[in-house]
Amino acid sequence: SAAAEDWDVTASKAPVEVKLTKLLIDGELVDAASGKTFPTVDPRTEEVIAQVAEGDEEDVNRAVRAARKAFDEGPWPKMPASQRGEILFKYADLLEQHTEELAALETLDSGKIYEQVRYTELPLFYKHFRYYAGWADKIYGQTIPADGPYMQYTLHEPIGVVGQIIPWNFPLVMFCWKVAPALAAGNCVVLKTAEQTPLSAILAGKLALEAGIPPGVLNIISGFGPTAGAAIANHMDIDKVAFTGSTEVGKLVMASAARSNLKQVTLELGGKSPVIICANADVDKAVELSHSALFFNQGQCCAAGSRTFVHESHYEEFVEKSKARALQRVVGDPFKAGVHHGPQVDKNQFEKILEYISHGEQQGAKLLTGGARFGTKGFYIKPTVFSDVNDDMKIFTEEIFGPVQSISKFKTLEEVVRRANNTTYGLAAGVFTRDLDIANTVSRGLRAGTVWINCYNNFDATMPFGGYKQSGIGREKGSYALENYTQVKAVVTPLHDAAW
Ligand code: TXE
Repeated sequence: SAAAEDWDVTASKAPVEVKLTKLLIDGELVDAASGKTFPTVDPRTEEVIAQVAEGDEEDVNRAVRAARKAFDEGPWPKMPASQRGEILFKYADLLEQHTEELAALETLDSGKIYEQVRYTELPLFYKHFRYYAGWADKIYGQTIPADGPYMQYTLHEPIGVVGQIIPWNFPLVMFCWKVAPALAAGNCVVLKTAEQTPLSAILAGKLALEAGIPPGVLNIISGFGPTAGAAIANHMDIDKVAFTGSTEVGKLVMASAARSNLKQVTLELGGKSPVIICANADVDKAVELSHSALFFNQGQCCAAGSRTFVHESHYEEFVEKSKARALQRVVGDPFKAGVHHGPQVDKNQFEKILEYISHGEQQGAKLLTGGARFGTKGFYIKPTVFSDVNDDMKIFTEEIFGPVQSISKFKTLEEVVRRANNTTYGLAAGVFTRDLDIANTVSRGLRAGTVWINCYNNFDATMPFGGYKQSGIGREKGSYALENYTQVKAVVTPLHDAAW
């Protein structure tokens, strides 16, 4: 195709200088207690960008002490809620003033498309911050009639010190989904970034101080899962842990929480989300949206539409058009304008995806395009499309987390709902149809936390997001996320006879 001939993955000079590489503990940017650092790598070149402070258990302990003090003694949970909201609004403004630098750091560290970060993700990031800033003084309980001479009411109070562990696929957006509702509700936070993408959060952390968020309220640890991450999950003085990542590690986090102090747990885990194109769907629109449902962010999305079910009446047309669409996807340096598709985040992910592609071929799926690395340097994989995929193939059952679209044929609605639900996951789903009754019937039948009808990857700040089954526990975004960061106190007082 014309586009494939234009692919050029030569890396341009990143339009940003990496200045911040330390941990943020108790309002200070500090080295790790051990003095250790680890390299963070540019996925375009496989070269080291910078050495970053490597936090471990000792640093998590320091951060938890600071957060505890900020929660127990500090003004944060006790200040007028409207003032907390004002500080968070100011924080959103400051973040927005640093858009170019945040976006460039994000792309450099992760390989995400710069224009996507700059014009789609960061605006969403600020909107989420402001959405929760607005909630700060609107979190309250109920007055409840009693069966007797009592006054009864509830208070919705912050939980305390919250540990948060985030992944690398949307570093800043995940930072916001975790930090904004936690802080709005008055909690203090110890957040661990993913080892692949520590850079943007350190700048965001520094700006929190400038916005007036008091020292200790937001602590940020760069470091690895089995050390810093496990220290958070196991900590005796963390009241709640929120995790986004693989289902496998989600189970470890929950087990650690149970074994230590029974801290509360919310999990946002993997998915194998179905996209269902019904008999009377608008095929061109469905091709376009199921393409972006899968390929957005190089396929590195928990909600990726990674099982495409197409009605037999237009299966051949859909498959041909999907192949052509994938070939139009311009692969290249994510900093360059007009590029749609950058490298995968790191070598592990890159190798994992190529392995899944070879499973697909071995197990008899039909490879229509892609199926291999692009270039000789950087973690680039050609947009890949398989058709004739069966339900028991590995590429149709396991989360690939890469640019691999798998298309399968179906005959009846009853069949497709059953097959769509035949997974341990239940994060999201897409349905394409012009028939309202079918849209409602299929969306009711799907066991998934989100159903998009004739659209996909819509992430409005106001709507809850989370998983059924092994895709997670709890909901992020919207007012639902506040439930993760508040606990309910029931208060009862007697009434005097006169009133009764
Ligand atoms: O995930 P991990 P990885 C899926 C996706 C991907 C696979 C592996 O399929 O291919 O997971 O990716 C921290 N205790 N998702 O290895 O390991 C880790 O440091 C505490 C889906 O990157 O789960 C990082 O901060 N924490 C997903 C975070 O967990 C631990 C996004 C996620 O890393 C830990 C990412 C431990 N023992 C991957 N081990 C989504 N839901 O969007 C690791 N971590």
